[in-house]
Amino acid sequence: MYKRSLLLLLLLSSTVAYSAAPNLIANGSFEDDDFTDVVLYPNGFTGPNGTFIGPTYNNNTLSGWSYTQNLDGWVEGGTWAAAYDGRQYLDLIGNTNVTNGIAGITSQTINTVPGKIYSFSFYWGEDVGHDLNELVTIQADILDSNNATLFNQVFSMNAVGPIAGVRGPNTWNYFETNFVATTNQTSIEFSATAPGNGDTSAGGVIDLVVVTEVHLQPANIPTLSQWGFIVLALVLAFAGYRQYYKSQTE
Ligand SMILES: [Ca+2]
Ligand SMILES: [Ca+2]
Ligand SMILES: [Ca+2]
Ligand SMILES: [Ca+2]
Repeated sequence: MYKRSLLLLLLLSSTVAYSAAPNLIANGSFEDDDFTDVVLYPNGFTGPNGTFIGPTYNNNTLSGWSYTQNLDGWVEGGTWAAAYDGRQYLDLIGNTNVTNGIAGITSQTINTVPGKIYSFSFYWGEDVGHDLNELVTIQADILDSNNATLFNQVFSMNAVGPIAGVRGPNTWNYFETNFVATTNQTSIEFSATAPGNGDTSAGGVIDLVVVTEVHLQPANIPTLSQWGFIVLALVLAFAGYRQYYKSQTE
């Protein structure tokens, strides 16, 4: 009988499976809408490499996301560099020249649990409008529902410019951080600054935005396999006690 318990415990402690946490960001890779679809994206100069989205030209929507100014939905191929994931990505600025110099904010609000830890990651790079050494500047902000900043960082790099005629994010940069939610909703915001010097249209591109809940295994709490051995020790101790008790009462 104790052999069977031992087997069961060993089996339990070795079959703990961790499934990948789901992405809490909707349309995080910007693949949900076809940026080449002229019916879905009317009045946006829509073509094989994407579309202009925003108030100067249209009220076209971006599944899952909100925006305040023009932005570009780009599609890889031809002289447009490949997406990091799938085939589409965003340039965070349409063209500030047509919005009185104002750059927009692209954001998404997700449900969170106060006190829980979340992982936030995304890929970013230069836009198709960036030429050699033009500055790429992107900002990411995480805000709680009281507008308190949980995270904010500016990312910048000098653009590499076109490679063999292919423009945009020939190289993608990856960033990842953790944050602790403080309210039931949390907003993820992206913005960019155009390089200036006549270039008002190159914001900076993003792809594969991911937020997942982090399940930590605190160091001071025994792991399941450790619990297995603790239970096993108790079972053996009890068995030993029963043996002893039996020998004393016979
Ligand atoms: Ca994508
Ligand atoms: Ca692709
Ligand atoms: Ca642009
Ligand atoms: Ca440029």
